Amino acid sequence: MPPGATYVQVEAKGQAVILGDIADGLTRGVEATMSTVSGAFFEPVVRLGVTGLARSGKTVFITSLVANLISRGRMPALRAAAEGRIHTAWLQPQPDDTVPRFDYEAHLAAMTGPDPHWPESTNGISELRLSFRVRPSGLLSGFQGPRTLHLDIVDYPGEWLLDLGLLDKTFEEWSRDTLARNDPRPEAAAFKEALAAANPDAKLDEVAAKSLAEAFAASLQALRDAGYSDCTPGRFLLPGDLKGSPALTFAPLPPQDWPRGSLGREFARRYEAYKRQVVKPFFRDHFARIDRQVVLVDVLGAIHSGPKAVEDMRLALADILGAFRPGRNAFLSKLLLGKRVEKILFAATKADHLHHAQHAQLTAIAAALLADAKTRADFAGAETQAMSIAALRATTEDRVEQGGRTLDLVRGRLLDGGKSVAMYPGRLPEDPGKLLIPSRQGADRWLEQDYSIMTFAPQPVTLKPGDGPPHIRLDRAAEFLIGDRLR
Ligand SMILES: Nc1nc2c(ncn2[C@@H]2O[C@H](COP(=O)(O)OP(=O)(O)OP(=O)(O)O)[C@@H](O)[C@H]2O)c(=O)[nH]1
Ligand SMILES: [Mg+2]
Repeated sequence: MPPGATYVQVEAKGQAVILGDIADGLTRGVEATMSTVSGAFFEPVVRLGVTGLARSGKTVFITSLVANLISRGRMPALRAAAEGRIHTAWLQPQPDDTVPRFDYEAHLAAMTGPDPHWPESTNGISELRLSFRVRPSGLLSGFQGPRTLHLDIVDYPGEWLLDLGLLDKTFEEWSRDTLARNDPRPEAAAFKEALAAANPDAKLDEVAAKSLAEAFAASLQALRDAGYSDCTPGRFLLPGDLKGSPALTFAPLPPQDWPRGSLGREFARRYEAYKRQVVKPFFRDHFARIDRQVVLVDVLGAIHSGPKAVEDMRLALADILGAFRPGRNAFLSKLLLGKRVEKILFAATKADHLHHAQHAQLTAIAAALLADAKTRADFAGAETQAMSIAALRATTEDRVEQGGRTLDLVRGRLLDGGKSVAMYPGRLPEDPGKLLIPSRQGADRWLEQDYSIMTFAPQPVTLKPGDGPPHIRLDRAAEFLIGDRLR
């Protein structure tokens, strides 16, 4: 297939006809039909959405997944790879001209180069296409030649999914919820003061509007830094090219009837504009086309931050996962036209902070969070699974005897200073309820013990030809997400 050609290729009597940019202007419905009809005639495309809250590990996950799908030496649990049926996997120009390309090469060079370091934080949507030449399995394998599968990977911030909740809420409802939730939190104190000093009834003054909006955005940032997940509107944290625009210049206000031309009336209008011009286009252009989804969760990081952060994460995840329930709101139902995400993987990331003896406990906690979100968000048919993974393993395991006890720990190089240290993060309980119940009850700290976490730098690696970067269970994650499409 020539570089630059889009993904519709029709084979007619052995001749390949490339229908250039046929995808232009197609509606979701037509595309959905194409991907099901595709089988014999079209090259099938799977769109994998990768999401998670900030710093959950998305960039590292995509980079390592792609590297390990291209060089499959460390992917034994990916059946098509183990059976030797993947002839090649290569990167292609991505199909969407207006979406930035995921900077795979730069991220991989950062993680596996001579001075390994973590990639920079990202704050928008990006995309990458990986294509496979695969020999089919089963009875027909002897008759059919290799076929092509395209995997489009879409990286986007989980905060944008939280915004789905705004579509159901009026400005008054959102204001009331936000102000009530943040009232007791010290991180929002400065905004509370600014709000008390503001006069929403007064005629709109852009300077006053801007300073109130900035105080609110600063409080969201502080809440986020304190480990809270439920911080809407998502673009206030990740504004991208919308920074400073009126659609991002508002703040929650105590509900009342504001006079025409007042700050209050204008904020309510801008909130509606944000929903219409920012939230809806995201769901229409990106979200509605996703077939498979991985939700990355830094469970260990939240446990380390304490019960309140765990509870907040639980609520945010239920909200995020709620976006995958088509009946969730009228706009989304219309957009998805009955199409649903087929598989959702819920992955606890950075599992290399724990000795593998504790991975089962970590998975159980992730599964409990998922189960909870599931009862709230009934995914209507999506297959779901929880897993503990490390996209890039930065530690090695060790075992030491201390005071007659055996401790299973990990060793790594500290990000800060590069010193080599051993870490024992604490023993995770067998029963996830031991963490989730106190979180729900609003406990201030864990009773039985503290959980510590260190930030390690990536280990210098020398990759053998055919091997991708070291990981934990990335092959299982890939098998769950796309294994069936490689058969
Ligand atoms: N030890 C370890 N740390 C990881 C792993 N994946 C991510 N991290 C850590 O988590 C940080 C965030 O990872 P990213 O992949 O940049 O996370 P992100 O979700 O893309 O973050 P944003 O772009 O800021 O939203 C990294 O800088 C690492 O410190 C992993 O597999 N192992
Ligand atoms: Mg990132």
